[in-house]
Amino acid sequence: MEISGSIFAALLTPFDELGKVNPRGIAPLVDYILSKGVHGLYASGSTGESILQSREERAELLIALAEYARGKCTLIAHVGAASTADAVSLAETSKSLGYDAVSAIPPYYYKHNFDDIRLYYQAIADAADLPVIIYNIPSLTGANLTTQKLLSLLQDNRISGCKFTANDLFQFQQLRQKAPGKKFYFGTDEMFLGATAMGADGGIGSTYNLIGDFYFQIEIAVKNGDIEYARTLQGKANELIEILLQTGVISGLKHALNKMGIPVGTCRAPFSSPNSDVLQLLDLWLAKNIHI
Ligand code: MN9
Repeated sequence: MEISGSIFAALLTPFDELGKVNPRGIAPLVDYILSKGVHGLYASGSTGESILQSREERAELLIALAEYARGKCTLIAHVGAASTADAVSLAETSKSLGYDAVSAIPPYYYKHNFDDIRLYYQAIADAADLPVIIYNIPSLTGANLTTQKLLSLLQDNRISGCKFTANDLFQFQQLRQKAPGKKFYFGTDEMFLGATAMGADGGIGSTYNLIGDFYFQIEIAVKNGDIEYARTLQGKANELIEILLQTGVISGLKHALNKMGIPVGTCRAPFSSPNSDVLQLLDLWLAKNIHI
């Protein structure tokens, strides 16, 4: 089974006024994202605040998203969890809901040995019966999957690729070259151009919730050999990312979308509200760059 498309938004999770998952927030958010040319949605990942949710809440989000967006775009469910049982349960749910693929961070908190990690991915692949994408994000999980370990996991033909969220373009290129039959999606939005030039199959990122068109166009510009234009677009995206790194990426994105009339609520504690000085910078950026 092929995963179609290359530009995927790491979907924010809309919350209501009480801080609960808000199924009614899905439609406006998805409509906006897809209007920017994004090919698919990657739900319940880091950007989706999944680590701050129960398994039941994550399933609720996956159900509401499938009901609204199935058939409209490619749907990838992030099912990674600290326990294999939770990840397997979410993988089964995703399969039954018609998702196109599942993805998972390695099991976190405890320092698991590589056999544990391999068995965890095998259990997810068994349960999902869908293509599995490893989500490598060592800065947050603390799991340092070396090139060799990633290549070893990728030998399982049910593991179809990797979402690579790190700054090491050398490691990224090595993986790309040594596993030519697999898909490699880049997850550090501020370096998407570099990764695309080095052979990425696409990108999955948080800022795609707001400016998916930038990444869509960078990919086309690289294909056309127009590096100058691609660099201009990446530079513009990075002006926003520089601000978001000050507001907190998820909080800043939620602030921006709320302001644009797309109600996504606020981040769940322990995330707190960004201070008003940095929000002012973000508001200025929005006023200048977003016209909806
Ligand atoms: O994987 C996101 N990474 C993290 C996706 O959440 C750590 C990225 O999309 C970043 O938010 C983005 C801004 O640094 O590159």
